[in-house]
Amino acid sequence: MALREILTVPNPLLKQVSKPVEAVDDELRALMDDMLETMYAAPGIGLAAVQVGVPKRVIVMDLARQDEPKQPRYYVNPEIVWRSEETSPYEEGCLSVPDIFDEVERPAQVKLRYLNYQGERVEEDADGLFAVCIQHEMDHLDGVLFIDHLSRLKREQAIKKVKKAKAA
Ligand code: K1U
Ligand code: ZN
Repeated sequence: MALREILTVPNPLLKQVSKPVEAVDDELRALMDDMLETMYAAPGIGLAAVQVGVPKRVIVMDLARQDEPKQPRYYVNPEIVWRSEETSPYEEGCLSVPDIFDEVERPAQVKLRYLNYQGERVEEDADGLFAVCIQHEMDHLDGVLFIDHLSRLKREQAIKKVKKAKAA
């Protein structure tokens, strides 16, 4: 396993639309293992492959608390097949927009379809932090960042802050 570099704004690669995965094979599992290790090291609770420069529709996640055993989750070619009308706000962060947090309103519950680490088809309901995180990560697959849900002023301020911190 290897740590990969996490791209940060305004890297244009983060705006690309990721391509569907054709086969869940050992090469893809090696990418997912690297992504998980990179996410744990950051630390974060989710990571999309495009954030490490690989534009494939792949997400890893672990929502376990620090005092709980690890619970790695893998989502290949995820699709949202249902969204609730009810929405809820959450103060989101992003490893590609470090040290910026702001509230985003998203559907409170979603139903997902995806392939797991073994390439099996799974359907799952998500709510709470799981629903927030999977929608945030699936936005990455379409080149959308959480700051794209904010006002233009807030988005530009966030990018400026990240660029300034990187240059320091
Ligand atoms: O960059 C990412 O997509 C990962 C991001 C996921 C996320 C967080 C909050 C709301 C929606 C999506 C992060 O993991 S940011 C870091 C973070 O939230 C965290 C880090 C350590 C412990 C707990 C949370
Ligand atoms: Zn993110």
